[in-house]
Amino acid sequence: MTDFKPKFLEVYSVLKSDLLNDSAFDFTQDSRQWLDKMLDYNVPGGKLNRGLSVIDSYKLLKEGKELTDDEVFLACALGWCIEWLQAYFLVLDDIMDNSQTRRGQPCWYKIPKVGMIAVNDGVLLRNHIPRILKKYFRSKAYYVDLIDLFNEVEFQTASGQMIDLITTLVGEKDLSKYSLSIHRRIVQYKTAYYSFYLPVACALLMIGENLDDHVNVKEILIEMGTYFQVQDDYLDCFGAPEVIGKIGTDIEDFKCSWLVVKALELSNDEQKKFLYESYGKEDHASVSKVKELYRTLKLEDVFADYESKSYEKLIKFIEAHPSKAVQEVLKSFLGKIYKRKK
Ligand code: GPP
Ligand code: MG
Ligand code: MG
Ligand code: MG
Repeated sequence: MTDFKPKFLEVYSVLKSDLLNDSAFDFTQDSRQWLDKMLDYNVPGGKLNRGLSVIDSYKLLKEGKELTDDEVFLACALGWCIEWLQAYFLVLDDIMDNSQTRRGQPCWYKIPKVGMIAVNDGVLLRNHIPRILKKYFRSKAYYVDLIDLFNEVEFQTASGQMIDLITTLVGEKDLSKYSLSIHRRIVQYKTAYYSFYLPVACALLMIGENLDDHVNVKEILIEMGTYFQVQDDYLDCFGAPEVIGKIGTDIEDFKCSWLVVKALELSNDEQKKFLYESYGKEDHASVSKVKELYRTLKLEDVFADYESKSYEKLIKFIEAHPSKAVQEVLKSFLGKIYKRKK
Protein backbone atom coordinates (compact mmCIF):
# COMPACT_ATOMS: atom_id res chain seq x y z
CA MET A 1 0.00 0.00 0.00
CA THR A 2 1.32 3.43 -0.97
CA ASP A 3 1.99 5.66 2.00
CA PHE A 4 0.00 8.79 1.32
CA LYS A 5 0.65 10.34 4.71
CA PRO A 6 3.37 12.85 3.68
CA LYS A 7 1.25 14.03 0.75
CA PHE A 8 -1.82 14.14 2.97
CA LEU A 9 -0.03 16.39 5.46
CA GLU A 10 1.10 18.70 2.67
CA VAL A 11 -2.51 19.14 1.61
CA TYR A 12 -3.38 20.23 5.14
CA SER A 13 -1.10 23.24 4.78
CA VAL A 14 -2.74 24.20 1.50
CA LEU A 15 -6.25 23.99 2.95
CA LYS A 16 -5.28 25.86 6.08
CA SER A 17 -3.77 28.62 4.03
CA ASP A 18 -6.96 28.82 1.92
CA LEU A 19 -9.07 29.20 5.04
CA LEU A 20 -6.77 31.79 6.59
CA ASN A 21 -7.11 33.86 3.44
CA ASP A 22 -10.80 33.29 2.77
CA SER A 23 -12.00 36.42 1.01
CA ALA A 24 -15.53 36.08 2.42
CA PHE A 25 -14.15 37.39 5.72
CA ASP A 26 -12.02 40.41 6.39
CA PHE A 27 -9.33 38.85 8.60
CA THR A 28 -7.37 40.95 11.06
CA GLN A 29 -4.00 39.79 12.30
CA ASP A 30 -5.55 38.65 15.61
CA SER A 31 -8.34 36.65 14.06
CA ARG A 32 -6.05 35.00 11.55
CA GLN A 33 -3.64 34.08 14.30
CA TRP A 34 -6.44 32.62 16.46
CA LEU A 35 -7.72 30.52 13.59
CA ASP A 36 -4.22 29.35 12.68
CA LYS A 37 -3.59 28.12 16.25
CA MET A 38 -7.06 26.69 16.65
CA LEU A 39 -6.69 24.62 13.48
CA ASP A 40 -3.25 23.31 14.35
CA TYR A 41 -4.42 22.40 17.84
CA ASN A 42 -7.56 20.56 16.79
CA VAL A 43 -7.36 19.25 13.24
CA PRO A 44 -4.16 17.32 12.40
CA GLY A 45 -3.16 15.72 15.74
CA GLY A 46 -5.11 12.47 15.59
CA LYS A 47 -4.42 9.11 13.99
CA LEU A 48 -5.82 10.46 10.68
CA ASN A 49 -7.32 7.03 9.92
CA ARG A 50 -10.57 8.48 8.63
CA GLY A 51 -8.93 11.02 6.39
CA LEU A 52 -6.31 8.66 4.98
CA SER A 53 -9.00 6.07 4.28
CA VAL A 54 -10.42 8.25 1.52
CA ILE A 55 -7.23 8.22 -0.53
CA ASP A 56 -6.42 4.60 0.38
CA SER A 57 -9.92 3.52 -0.69
CA TYR A 58 -9.80 5.58 -3.85
CA LYS A 59 -6.49 4.00 -4.84
CA LEU A 60 -7.87 0.49 -4.27
CA LEU A 61 -11.04 1.26 -6.24
CA LYS A 62 -8.83 2.35 -9.15
CA GLU A 63 -7.44 -1.21 -9.22
CA GLY A 64 -3.82 -0.49 -9.94
CA LYS A 65 -4.26 2.48 -12.26
CA GLU A 66 -1.83 5.32 -11.50
CA LEU A 67 -3.45 8.30 -9.82
CA THR A 68 -2.89 11.76 -11.24
CA ASP A 69 -1.60 14.53 -8.97
CA ASP A 70 -4.99 16.15 -9.21
CA GLU A 71 -6.79 13.00 -8.09
CA VAL A 72 -4.43 12.59 -5.16
CA PHE A 73 -4.97 16.19 -4.11
CA LEU A 74 -8.75 15.92 -4.32
CA ALA A 75 -8.92 12.64 -2.40
CA CYS A 76 -6.69 14.17 0.28
CA ALA A 77 -8.85 17.30 0.44
CA LEU A 78 -11.94 15.11 0.98
CA GLY A 79 -10.07 13.18 3.64
CA TRP A 80 -9.31 16.44 5.39
CA CYS A 81 -13.00 17.42 5.26
CA ILE A 82 -13.65 14.31 7.37
CA GLU A 83 -10.82 15.23 9.74
CA TRP A 84 -12.35 18.72 10.02
CA LEU A 85 -15.72 17.15 10.80
CA GLN A 86 -14.08 15.00 13.43
CA ALA A 87 -12.30 18.03 14.96
CA TYR A 88 -15.62 19.87 15.15
CA PHE A 89 -17.31 16.89 16.85
CA LEU A 90 -14.48 16.35 19.31
CA VAL A 91 -14.14 19.98 20.39
CA LEU A 92 -17.85 19.96 21.29
CA ASP A 93 -17.99 16.36 22.56
CA ASP A 94 -15.25 17.09 25.10
CA ILE A 95 -17.29 19.95 26.53
CA MET A 96 -20.42 17.78 26.68
CA ASP A 97 -18.54 14.84 28.25
CA ASN A 98 -16.61 17.05 30.66
CA SER A 99 -13.36 15.51 29.42
CA GLN A 100 -9.90 16.72 30.40
CA THR A 101 -7.51 15.52 27.73
CA ARG A 102 -7.54 14.59 24.05
CA ARG A 103 -4.73 13.41 21.81
CA GLY A 104 -2.27 13.75 24.66
CA GLN A 105 -2.99 17.40 25.44
CA PRO A 106 -5.65 19.34 27.33
CA CYS A 107 -9.01 19.48 25.55
CA TRP A 108 -9.28 22.74 23.60
CA TYR A 109 -11.94 24.22 25.91
CA LYS A 110 -9.66 23.50 28.88
CA ILE A 111 -7.08 26.00 27.66
CA PRO A 112 -7.70 28.99 29.98
CA LYS A 113 -7.79 31.55 27.17
CA VAL A 114 -10.22 29.42 25.18
CA GLY A 115 -12.99 28.24 27.51
CA MET A 116 -16.38 28.62 25.84
CA ILE A 117 -14.88 30.29 22.77
CA ALA A 118 -14.41 26.61 21.89
CA VAL A 119 -18.13 26.40 21.11
CA ASN A 120 -17.77 28.96 18.36
CA ASP A 121 -14.55 27.35 17.19
CA GLY A 122 -16.54 24.15 16.77
CA VAL A 123 -19.07 26.03 14.64
CA LEU A 124 -16.24 27.48 12.57
CA LEU A 125 -14.63 24.08 12.02
CA ARG A 126 -17.96 22.82 10.80
CA ASN A 127 -18.28 25.77 8.41
CA HIS A 128 -14.88 25.15 6.92
CA ILE A 129 -16.09 21.93 5.31
CA PRO A 130 -18.45 23.54 2.79
CA ARG A 131 -15.81 26.18 2.10
CA ILE A 132 -13.27 23.50 1.13
CA LEU A 133 -15.85 21.58 -0.89
CA LYS A 134 -16.92 24.72 -2.73
CA LYS A 135 -13.40 25.71 -3.65
CA TYR A 136 -12.29 22.33 -5.01
CA PHE A 137 -15.42 20.36 -5.94
CA ARG A 138 -17.97 22.87 -7.16
CA SER A 139 -17.43 22.01 -10.82
CA LYS A 140 -17.64 18.25 -10.28
CA ALA A 141 -20.69 16.25 -11.33
CA TYR A 142 -20.79 14.70 -7.84
CA TYR A 143 -20.71 18.03 -5.95
CA VAL A 144 -24.39 17.95 -4.92
CA ASP A 145 -24.09 14.33 -3.78
CA LEU A 146 -21.03 15.20 -1.74
CA ILE A 147 -22.75 18.09 0.04
CA ASP A 148 -25.76 15.89 0.61
CA LEU A 149 -23.59 13.10 2.00
CA PHE A 150 -21.86 15.36 4.52
CA ASN A 151 -25.22 16.82 5.58
CA GLU A 152 -26.83 13.41 6.05
CA VAL A 153 -23.94 12.04 8.02
CA GLU A 154 -23.68 15.11 10.26
CA PHE A 155 -27.39 14.85 11.01
CA GLN A 156 -27.05 11.17 11.90
CA THR A 157 -24.06 11.87 14.14
CA ALA A 158 -25.73 14.72 16.01
CA SER A 159 -28.82 12.54 16.49
CA GLY A 160 -26.63 9.73 17.85
CA GLN A 161 -24.93 12.21 20.14
CA MET A 162 -28.37 13.32 21.32
CA ILE A 163 -29.35 9.80 22.37
CA ASP A 164 -25.89 9.26 23.93
CA LEU A 165 -26.55 12.36 26.05
CA ILE A 166 -30.21 12.04 26.95
CA THR A 167 -29.83 8.47 28.23
CA THR A 168 -27.57 9.90 30.96
CA LEU A 169 -29.94 12.64 32.18
CA VAL A 170 -29.42 13.45 35.83
CA GLY A 171 -32.47 12.67 37.95
CA GLU A 172 -33.37 9.85 35.64
CA LYS A 173 -30.29 7.75 36.21
CA ASP A 174 -31.72 4.34 35.66
CA LEU A 175 -29.48 1.48 34.60
CA SER A 176 -32.45 -0.77 33.87
CA LYS A 177 -32.93 1.05 30.56
CA TYR A 178 -29.43 0.14 29.34
CA SER A 179 -29.22 -2.77 26.92
CA LEU A 180 -27.15 -3.96 23.98
CA SER A 181 -29.83 -2.80 21.56
CA ILE A 182 -29.81 0.77 22.94
CA HIS A 183 -26.03 0.75 22.93
CA ARG A 184 -26.04 -0.37 19.31
CA ARG A 185 -28.40 2.40 18.29
CA ILE A 186 -26.28 5.05 19.98
CA VAL A 187 -22.96 3.93 18.53
CA GLN A 188 -24.20 3.35 15.01
CA TYR A 189 -25.40 6.91 14.80
CA LYS A 190 -22.83 8.79 16.86
CA THR A 191 -19.76 7.03 15.43
CA ALA A 192 -20.22 4.55 12.59
CA TYR A 193 -21.66 6.79 9.89
CA TYR A 194 -19.06 9.51 10.03
CA SER A 195 -16.07 7.34 10.92
CA PHE A 196 -16.60 4.39 8.56
CA TYR A 197 -19.27 4.96 5.97
CA LEU A 198 -18.28 8.55 5.14
CA PRO A 199 -14.65 7.95 4.02
CA VAL A 200 -15.58 5.07 1.71
CA ALA A 201 -18.66 6.91 0.41
CA CYS A 202 -16.42 9.88 -0.47
CA ALA A 203 -14.10 7.62 -2.46
CA LEU A 204 -17.06 5.99 -4.22
CA LEU A 205 -18.47 9.38 -5.24
CA MET A 206 -15.08 10.43 -6.54
CA ILE A 207 -14.84 7.47 -8.88
CA GLY A 208 -18.33 8.25 -10.15
CA GLU A 209 -20.37 5.61 -8.33
CA ASN A 210 -23.97 6.08 -7.25
CA LEU A 211 -24.21 5.51 -3.48
CA ASP A 212 -27.66 3.91 -3.83
CA ASP A 213 -25.91 0.98 -5.49
CA HIS A 214 -23.76 0.34 -2.41
CA VAL A 215 -26.21 -0.30 0.40
CA ASN A 216 -24.40 -3.51 1.23
CA VAL A 217 -21.05 -1.73 1.62
CA LYS A 218 -22.76 0.72 3.93
CA GLU A 219 -24.12 -2.10 6.09
CA ILE A 220 -20.71 -3.67 6.45
CA LEU A 221 -19.12 -0.35 7.33
CA ILE A 222 -21.77 0.41 9.95
CA GLU A 223 -21.06 -3.00 11.48
CA MET A 224 -17.35 -2.17 11.48
CA GLY A 225 -18.06 1.20 13.08
CA THR A 226 -20.05 -0.47 15.82
CA TYR A 227 -17.10 -2.71 16.57
CA PHE A 228 -14.82 0.36 16.58
CA GLN A 229 -16.97 2.16 19.16
CA VAL A 230 -17.08 -0.94 21.36
CA GLN A 231 -13.27 -0.76 21.29
CA ASP A 232 -13.51 2.94 22.22
CA ASP A 233 -15.77 2.08 25.18
CA TYR A 234 -13.35 -0.66 26.24
CA LEU A 235 -10.30 1.61 25.97
CA ASP A 236 -12.10 4.34 27.96
CA CYS A 237 -11.71 2.07 30.99
CA PHE A 238 -8.91 -0.38 30.13
CA GLY A 239 -6.75 1.65 27.74
CA ALA A 240 -3.57 3.40 28.85
CA PRO A 241 -4.23 7.17 28.89
CA GLU A 242 -0.69 7.85 27.64
CA VAL A 243 -1.40 5.63 24.63
CA ILE A 244 -5.00 6.61 23.83
CA GLY A 245 -4.23 10.27 24.57
CA LYS A 246 -7.36 10.78 26.65
CA ILE A 247 -8.59 10.05 30.16
CA GLY A 248 -11.83 8.10 30.22
CA THR A 249 -15.02 9.63 31.62
CA ASP A 250 -17.70 7.07 30.74
CA ILE A 251 -18.25 5.77 34.29
CA GLU A 252 -18.46 9.27 35.79
CA ASP A 253 -20.76 10.37 32.94
CA PHE A 254 -23.17 7.45 33.40
CA LYS A 255 -22.64 6.53 29.72
CA CYS A 256 -24.41 3.63 28.10
CA SER A 257 -21.03 2.02 27.44
CA TRP A 258 -20.62 -1.52 26.13
CA LEU A 259 -18.84 -2.35 29.40
CA VAL A 260 -21.68 -1.39 31.69
CA VAL A 261 -24.19 -3.21 29.48
CA LYS A 262 -22.07 -6.37 29.64
CA ALA A 263 -21.52 -5.92 33.39
CA LEU A 264 -25.28 -5.73 33.94
CA GLU A 265 -25.74 -8.90 31.92
CA LEU A 266 -23.14 -10.83 33.92
CA SER A 267 -23.75 -9.52 37.46
CA ASN A 268 -25.46 -11.37 40.28
CA ASP A 269 -28.07 -9.50 42.37
CA GLU A 270 -25.53 -8.13 44.80
CA GLN A 271 -23.19 -6.88 42.06
CA LYS A 272 -26.13 -5.35 40.23
CA LYS A 273 -27.21 -3.51 43.36
CA PHE A 274 -23.69 -2.15 43.73
CA LEU A 275 -23.65 -0.96 40.09
CA TYR A 276 -27.01 0.77 40.47
CA GLU A 277 -25.63 2.64 43.48
CA SER A 278 -22.17 3.49 42.17
CA TYR A 279 -22.32 3.95 38.40
CA GLY A 280 -22.30 7.58 37.31
CA LYS A 281 -20.66 9.00 40.44
CA GLU A 282 -17.87 11.56 40.16
CA ASP A 283 -15.77 10.44 43.14
CA HIS A 284 -12.62 8.46 42.55
CA ALA A 285 -13.51 5.67 45.00
CA SER A 286 -16.80 4.84 43.25
CA VAL A 287 -15.13 4.86 39.84
CA SER A 288 -12.36 2.54 41.06
CA LYS A 289 -14.87 0.14 42.53
CA VAL A 290 -16.83 -0.01 39.29
CA LYS A 291 -13.58 -0.81 37.47
CA GLU A 292 -12.84 -3.45 40.07
CA LEU A 293 -16.22 -5.07 39.40
CA TYR A 294 -15.47 -5.03 35.66
CA ARG A 295 -12.29 -6.96 36.43
CA THR A 296 -14.08 -9.41 38.71
CA LEU A 297 -16.55 -10.08 35.93
CA LYS A 298 -13.59 -10.67 33.58
CA LEU A 299 -14.78 -8.09 31.09
CA GLU A 300 -11.31 -8.03 29.53
CA ASP A 301 -11.83 -11.65 28.43
CA VAL A 302 -15.41 -10.99 27.38
CA PHE A 303 -14.14 -8.15 25.21
CA ALA A 304 -11.31 -10.24 23.69
CA ASP A 305 -13.91 -12.82 22.74
CA TYR A 306 -16.20 -10.15 21.25
CA GLU A 307 -13.26 -8.73 19.33
CA SER A 308 -12.25 -11.98 17.63
CA LYS A 309 -15.86 -12.93 16.89
CA SER A 310 -16.57 -9.51 15.36
CA TYR A 311 -13.47 -9.80 13.22
CA GLU A 312 -14.47 -13.21 11.90
CA LYS A 313 -18.01 -12.06 11.22
CA LEU A 314 -16.82 -8.96 9.37
CA ILE A 315 -14.36 -10.93 7.24
CA LYS A 316 -17.19 -13.30 6.27
CA PHE A 317 -19.42 -10.37 5.25
CA ILE A 318 -16.59 -8.80 3.31
CA GLU A 319 -15.68 -11.96 1.46
CA ALA A 320 -19.30 -12.35 0.38
CA HIS A 321 -19.07 -9.05 -1.52
CA PRO A 322 -18.97 -9.53 -5.30
CA SER A 323 -16.24 -6.97 -6.04
CA LYS A 324 -12.60 -7.80 -5.21
CA ALA A 325 -11.69 -4.09 -5.19
CA VAL A 326 -14.42 -3.31 -2.67
CA GLN A 327 -13.30 -6.29 -0.59
CA GLU A 328 -9.79 -4.83 -0.53
CA VAL A 329 -11.12 -1.44 0.60
CA LEU A 330 -13.08 -2.99 3.44
CA LYS A 331 -10.27 -5.32 4.52
CA SER A 332 -7.79 -2.50 4.54
CA PHE A 333 -10.09 -0.45 6.78
CA LEU A 334 -10.66 -3.39 9.12
CA GLY A 335 -6.91 -4.06 9.26
CA LYS A 336 -6.34 -0.51 10.53
CA ILE A 337 -8.53 -1.01 13.59
CA TYR A 338 -8.35 -4.69 14.51
CA LYS A 339 -6.91 -5.08 18.02
CA ARG A 340 -6.06 -1.40 18.16
CA LYS A 341 -4.60 -0.08 21.40
CA LYS A 342 -5.37 3.57 20.62
C1 GPP B 1 -17.68 9.66 20.15
O1 GPP B 1 -18.13 9.41 21.42
C2 GPP B 1 -18.70 10.42 19.40
C3 GPP B 1 -18.45 11.60 18.83
C4 GPP B 1 -17.11 12.19 18.89
C5 GPP B 1 -19.53 12.32 18.10
C6 GPP B 1 -19.80 13.66 18.69
C7 GPP B 1 -20.91 14.30 17.98
C8 GPP B 1 -21.27 15.60 18.07
C9 GPP B 1 -22.40 16.10 17.26
C10 GPP B 1 -20.57 16.57 18.94
P1 GPP B 1 -17.17 9.44 22.72
O2 GPP B 1 -17.61 10.57 23.58
O3 GPP B 1 -17.14 8.08 23.28
O4 GPP B 1 -15.73 9.77 22.11
P2 GPP B 1 -14.41 9.99 23.01
O5 GPP B 1 -14.24 8.73 23.82
O6 GPP B 1 -13.31 10.16 21.99
O7 GPP B 1 -14.66 11.20 23.83
MG1 MG C 1 -19.33 11.63 23.86
MG1 MG D 1 -16.34 11.96 24.62
MG1 MG E 1 -15.42 7.17 24.33
